[in-house]
Amino acid sequence: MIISKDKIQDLNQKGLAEQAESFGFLKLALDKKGVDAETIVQHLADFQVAIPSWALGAGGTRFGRFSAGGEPSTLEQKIEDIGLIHCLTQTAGAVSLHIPWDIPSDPEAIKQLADSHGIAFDAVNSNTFQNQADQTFSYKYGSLADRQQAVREQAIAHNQEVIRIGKALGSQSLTVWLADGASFPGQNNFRKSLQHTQRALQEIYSELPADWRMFIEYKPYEPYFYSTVIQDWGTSLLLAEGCGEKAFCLVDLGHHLPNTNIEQIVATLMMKGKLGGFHFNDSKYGDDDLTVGSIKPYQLFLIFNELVYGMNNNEANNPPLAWMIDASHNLKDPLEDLIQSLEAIQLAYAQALLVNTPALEEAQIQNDVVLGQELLQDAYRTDVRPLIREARLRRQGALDPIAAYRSFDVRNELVRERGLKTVATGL
Ligand code: LRH
Ligand code: MN
Ligand code: MN
Repeated sequence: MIISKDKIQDLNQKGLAEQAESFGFLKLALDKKGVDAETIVQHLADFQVAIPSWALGAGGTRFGRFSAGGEPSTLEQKIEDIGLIHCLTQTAGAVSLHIPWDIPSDPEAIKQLADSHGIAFDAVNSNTFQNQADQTFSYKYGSLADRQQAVREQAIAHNQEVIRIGKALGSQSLTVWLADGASFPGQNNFRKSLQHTQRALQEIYSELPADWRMFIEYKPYEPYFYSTVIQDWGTSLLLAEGCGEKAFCLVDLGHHLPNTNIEQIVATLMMKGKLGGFHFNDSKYGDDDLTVGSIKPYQLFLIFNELVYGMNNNEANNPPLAWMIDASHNLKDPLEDLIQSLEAIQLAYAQALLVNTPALEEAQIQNDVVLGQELLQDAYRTDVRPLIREARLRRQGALDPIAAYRSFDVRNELVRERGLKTVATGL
């Protein structure tokens, strides 16, 4: 299924007058505060977030999985689905592949297909948390951290293979997330596990092309529940520094223990020039992978406030970040879910761009705690939706992507094309 730009423009017609009015009103209000709405709209229009190839089917829990119907069963169909989201939102201009869930049989053809939808290949993700049919050694007790050299070598070779696949597609980064850990005290030797991991990452790093980056993702628990080798940002930073200047930390919002101050972690990593990538999702309890901004939108805003501060100040030459949504669950239509996530990211970004940073810094110098809070909340409580709609309009996207998705009857069309009982590869 393809949605033409003309169809989107036709649908937008009836909302244009109202959008012009609300955008004009907000622009005036921002002008009075010395904020240029046009600059913000441009930032929003340029902001692109990668969609992971595993988020396009209905996710499951270990208790069950309920198909959405019409799910993509091939990489080609996944790219087409991202193309649908991108033409509506104009924010999903990249895909992040998980290998081996999505190995391209013909990289050149896939590249061309993605290109035709305006989609680039972002970070490639390796997977040493599951056994693959043809592998010699099991990852049951570990991969890069395993006590057996042969297992580690197999996991290193897999990561190097993922780099080769990514190169053929034009990717420029590798994300490594390890499940390695233990569920019982005494199961592993902490020191040896970490040393094995560092050496293995160094070997993978040595195969990294000059213009590539490696992202090391941390997570405190799950699938193991006593210890995880790369459990937190400190361990990730330690390992990244042990590899070299092309290695960075990756923050997944769901990978923190409850009440962790993630915005402070972001600030620290950017200050060190070591924040490489971001996985967006939301959670109430753990790695819930819920729709971005659905549970703690204020936290998301505070995180973006630190990201914007870092980007504006080009702290320690922190490179441009790799943005990705890492959300999947079993209730919503996955495409509608992704559209909602993209919207929430844009909202938080726009709000953060409104923060009066010089005034905030002055309030901090004066120890004016009340004013500091007022300044942040003034930005957070601004209805920035007219800015986001304007950014979409200027790129010929839909004024209201969810309404457009429903009006084009996308899911039923996909069910007609692909069938009702479909399974997408992934979680
Ligand atoms: C681990 C994780 C990691 C994986 C993805 C499927 O919880 O966040 O990024 O690659 O989920
Ligand atoms: Mn993740
Ligand atoms: Mn996760």
